[in-house]
Amino acid sequence: MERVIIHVDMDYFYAAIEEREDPALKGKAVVVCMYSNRGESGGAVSTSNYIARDAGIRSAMPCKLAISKKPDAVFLPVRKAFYEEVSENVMEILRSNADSEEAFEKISIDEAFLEITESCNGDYDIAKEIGLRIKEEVKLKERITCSVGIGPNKLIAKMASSFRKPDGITVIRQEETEDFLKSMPVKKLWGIGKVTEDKLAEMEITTVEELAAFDVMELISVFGKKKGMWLKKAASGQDDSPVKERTASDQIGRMASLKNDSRNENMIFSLLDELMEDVIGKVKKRKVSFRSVTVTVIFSNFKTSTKSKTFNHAVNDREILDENAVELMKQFLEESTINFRRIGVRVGNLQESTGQKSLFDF
Ligand code: TTP
Ligand code: CA
Repeated sequence: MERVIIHVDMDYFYAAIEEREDPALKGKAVVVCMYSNRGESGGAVSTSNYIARDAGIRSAMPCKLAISKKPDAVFLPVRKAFYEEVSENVMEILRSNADSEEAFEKISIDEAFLEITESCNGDYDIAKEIGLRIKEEVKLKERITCSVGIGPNKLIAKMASSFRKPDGITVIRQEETEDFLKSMPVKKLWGIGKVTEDKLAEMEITTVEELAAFDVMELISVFGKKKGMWLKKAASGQDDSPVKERTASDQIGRMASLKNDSRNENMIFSLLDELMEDVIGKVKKRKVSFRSVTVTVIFSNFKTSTKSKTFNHAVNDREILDENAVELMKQFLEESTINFRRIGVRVGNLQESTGQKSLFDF
């Protein structure tokens, strides 16, 4: 069966999170800056929302220049740890929509590939429905938008997701790849950097169509065998690299929704128990132990909050997970009055478990 791959890319990620957190930012230009130790005027733009982009503000631009382009924009400092938490929640949603846990590949803080060949049975109409469902789920649970690309391989899916942005979805079937690619400039081909682009320009190759038609032996003579062959294949829309987690994830977690928004302790603790059972099963299967436990609650107003506990020693006992996760959950119940919508538990700081003592042995 032909593969079906989805690529998801969050829209103006850091700035979108800041907009979500502060409704007063709505309608304003928002610029998230990585300030250097030289103070507020030093540093570079991490990202900005689309209103700021309309004023010519771009990632990596000096903040000073950004200020001069749009003095009335709101400039905010990067809150990386917080964005990483949101990223984890988003990735959890994406992973749960892949064919299996392994058919998922996070490629950056706000981008991932998912294989859905089995889920859609190779049918692109169903694939599109899955893509729309993912967008809805992310919007509902995290209140940010993303752009989705669907294609027969990672290369096409990745390029499709940036075709309509923000909040877009683009589906490219196998038979449409040639048309999709041909008028694109070579620099749009995922994997081609400035140096390659310049070399190709010297060879009078500027569009993907020209590259696809070029003699492969000549490409090899300029770029070497591996890259020459890759260029030829990529320009023809071919890519057989698998969707696969690159580095073993440092966390194992599960999240699920309550049957309805509630603060009912029986309901919450019984779901937590199910999630922990799942997590510990994966811990044993991967033969790892963990040094931290994190509990996440998404409230009925969609606000997300996490609490963590870190130990001195790595453990892999269900009892220790249980004790800590329950305690963290009790703290949530004590501190809040809002109903819970969704809860999650995860273990982190994983290490290999071989010859490992239990905490009870210390
Ligand atoms: P991108 O996905 O490249 O950009 P984006 O999500 O802000 O916008 P788009 O809608 O075009 O996808 O990067 C993801 C995040 O990574 C971004 O929100 C901030 C961070 N980042 C930097 O800190 N510095 C950079 O130079 C870039 C490109 C991104
Ligand atoms: Ca993005």
